[in-house]
Amino acid sequence: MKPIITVFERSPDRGRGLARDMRVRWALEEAEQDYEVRTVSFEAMKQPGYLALQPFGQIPVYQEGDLVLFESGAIVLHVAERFGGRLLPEAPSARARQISWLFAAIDTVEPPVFELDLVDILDGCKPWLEDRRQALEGLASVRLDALAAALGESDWLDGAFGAGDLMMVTVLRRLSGTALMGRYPSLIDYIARGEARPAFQRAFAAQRTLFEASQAE
Ligand code: GTB
Repeated sequence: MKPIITVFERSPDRGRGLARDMRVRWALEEAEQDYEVRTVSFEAMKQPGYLALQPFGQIPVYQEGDLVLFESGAIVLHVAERFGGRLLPEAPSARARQISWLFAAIDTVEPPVFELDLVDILDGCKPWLEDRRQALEGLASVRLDALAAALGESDWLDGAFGAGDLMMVTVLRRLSGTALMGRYPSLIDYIARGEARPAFQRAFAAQRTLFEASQAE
């Protein structure tokens, strides 16, 4: 059964592959699993029909037969378990560690990165913007310091590339090109290794093509 993912009709990331369908696309590509894409408008995302699939009215949604999933982390984990491939090792301990990194990406690293990326948009007019940005940079750098230390000289977080790396790279990409990320050359190289993977390239091209088509309409 070919999975179907639902993504933005017109992604606000302007084809940069920063919306959360990118991690699902990448996981499916790593698993060499063909998939279909449905698009949803901002208006339709808040209608009852869509809310029955995704209670928070967000993308991505993943459908595989009767199975409907939301939350990109849960979807990536499902894809890794369902379709195997390179995303999760067979050995139970290595598999559990890879899943730890997947959760670390979403639950420990992503929150400060996400807040920092949004602070100028959400709080751009506030008199305390600069203080808030500095506080968030401090929080994010605590996480990035620890991550860079854990990665060390290795290519990937725990042996071979896996679902944890996939998720971590998608999180870190939000800071690509920032002064903060410039302080972490090993993490810049880590992101580049992820982006160089053929599966990433295919996923990126697919979302980019969709975004460009949406602009042509
Ligand atoms: N925890 C959920 C998950 O991981 O699946 C969060 C899903 C989520 O945040 N979805 C966002 C969404 O649907 C899109 S990805 N937002 C619409 C809404 O909430 O009404 C987050 C995102 C949005 C925009 C950019 N961007 O423009 O760069 C990047 C990432």
